[in-house]
Order: sequence, then C-alpha cells, then structure tokens
Amino acid sequence: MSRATRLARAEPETAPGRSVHKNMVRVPGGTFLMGSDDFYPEERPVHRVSIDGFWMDEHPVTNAQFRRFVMATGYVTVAERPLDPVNYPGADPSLLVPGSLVFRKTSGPVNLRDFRNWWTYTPGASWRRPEGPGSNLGGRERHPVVHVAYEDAEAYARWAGKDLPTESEWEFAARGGLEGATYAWGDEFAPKGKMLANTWQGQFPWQNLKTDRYEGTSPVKAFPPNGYGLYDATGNVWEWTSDYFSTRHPDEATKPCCVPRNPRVDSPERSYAVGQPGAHIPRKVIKGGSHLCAPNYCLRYRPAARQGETIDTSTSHIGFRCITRGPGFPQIEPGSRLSSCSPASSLGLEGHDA
Ligand SMILES: [Ca+2]
Ligand SMILES: [Ca+2]
Ligand SMILES: [Cu+2]
Repeated sequence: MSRATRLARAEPETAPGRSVHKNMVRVPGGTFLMGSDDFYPEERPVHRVSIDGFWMDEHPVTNAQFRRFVMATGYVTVAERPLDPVNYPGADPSLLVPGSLVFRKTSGPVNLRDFRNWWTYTPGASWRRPEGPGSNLGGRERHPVVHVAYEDAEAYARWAGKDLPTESEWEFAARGGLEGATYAWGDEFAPKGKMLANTWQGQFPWQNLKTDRYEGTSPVKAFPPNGYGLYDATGNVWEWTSDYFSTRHPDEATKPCCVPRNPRVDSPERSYAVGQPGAHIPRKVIKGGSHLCAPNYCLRYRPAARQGETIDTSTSHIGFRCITRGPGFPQIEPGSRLSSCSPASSLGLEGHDA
C-alpha cells in the first residue's frame, strides 16, 4: 500500500467526533524493550519487540460499561453459570455452584505460600455482587468490572467491535513511551511521596494502610495517566490479554532484522500449570498487577509484570480493557516487504506515521 493510500484511509478515522474511538487513546507503534531482568523469572529476558499502532481504552472497562453490554445482550458471565463437575474432578460438590473468588483480608499474618488464606470461593459472587450475596455495585459504577473470566472479556470486546490486546501490545501501551522504566511513570515508586497507582501498602494480606486512599478497587482515572494517556494500567485491577502464558519470554533476536513484530502466543500448549490444581485448564496472561499487590508479597504493579491465569478464573481483582487495530494505522500485509527482515521494521519506523 502506498503512503498516499494509507493517509487517505487514515484520515476519516482520526477525524474528530468519531464515536468508534470514544474514550480511547492512540498508542503509536514502535520497537520497545519488553520484560524485565530485575524482578520475577517469568518476566525474563528483556527482548525487543515491534508493535504497530492501535487505539486502546483509556481505562479498564467499568461496571457501568459492562452493564450496558449485559443489558443489550443478556450475556451471562462464567461466574454466574452452573459448573460442570467433569471440569473439576475431585472438587467439593458444595462448591460446584455459580460463584467467584473473593479476597478476604485476614486478621493477622498468614503463610503467604497458600493463597487459600485470603481467596475464598464465594457462591453467588459475580460482577453484579462483587463480595457475594448482599453486596452490590452501589457507588462503583466507575470502578473496573471484576469477576470476569477470559471469555467474558472476549464477549464484551466482540460486542463493542473491539479486541483484547496481546501481551506485547498491552505492555508497550502501559510503558507510555518510557524505555525500560520500572513503573508506568518512571523508576521511582512514589515520586515526592505521590501515589500514582492503586496498590497495597502495608503487610499483605492483613494490614492495608491505604496510603493511596483505596482499600479495594478505585474509580477509573483516580490516578494520573501514563505518557500515552492511559489510566490505571498498573494497579487497580489485573487485565486479561489474548496471549497464552509461558513461563519465560523468548530470547532477544540474535539479528536486529528479526525482532518479532506484533507477536502472538495463540497456542495453549506451554500455558498449563503442570502439577497444580487446574493443570488441565489453559492459562492466559494477565498484566499490570492490582490493588492487592504489596511489596511483601507481589511486586507486580509494573508494566513488565505478568501472571498466567486459568481462563475460567474470575476474581475480585481481575478486569480488562480493549483495543482497536486496523484503519488509521498501517497494517502490514503478510508477505509484504516489511513483514519480514527489513531495516525499517528493525528500527520500528512504521507505525509512527499515521
Ligand atoms: Ca490501595
Ligand atoms: Ca490495571
Ligand atoms: Cu500481585
């Protein structure tokens, strides 16, 4: 496609007032350093990845937005459906009822190796009733929706005419244009004492000091955006991505020409948590940490942070946001010069022009 054609195509999309990009920000393409060598093994090694530009929801999908989807479609989330015992061999039958994992603060220090100390499978918990029966969304319309499993996020995205981001798209966006920074805003956690994300301060899981003012989820946009105008990328809620998990990143490309471009992990084979409960259920990558991430337990309120989550899992700290690829950004056709080893792709030059 010629440059002129690209620009002609791009113009209507970037014209003001296009509702398709309402509440979305434009994330330019480029080449970046993905991962981190300084924290957990699953974030290693740092390696270069090239990404085409896209639009991204400026904040995680809220309860109000998710409600509009459910009202329009009658959609029933995974947490609200009956469970098939075939998928949960050996499970306590009394727990095979619709429900979700709810965090419960403990009264004192507990063994941090056993997450059952603070996660409780709660019958009746769902996005509408985040703490289970008797709870509701009052006052939380602008909080991120939680208790959504992977297919719920995917169903919402399809309805909205959007997609879920791949892990590398998500991480590129969360970094906000900063190269290799620890946090979405730089290398210092709380510059001049200012809290820049909803995390956990104090001793997890029993002492929540709320230096950032929020015990659980927070309304979206309560903290400043990153360099691309994205709110709550790190902290608040973990966010589903479309990639299957693997326990480490690929190595840095040995030749600069072969930096992966828009990589996807679409095979579940390496994602299973062998030897652990739920080992037969594939895992997708969740990104960015949540309001439960604390220095003494889980330093994952960072763009590089990642975890594998079984696709049927829903909890009170996992949500998602969507992206839109396509018109407005040059998409590289398979077999075209730029899709393989060209100098332009290695420098990340395309994607900046739209
Ligand atoms: Ca907090
Ligand atoms: Ca987040
Ligand atoms: Cu965490």
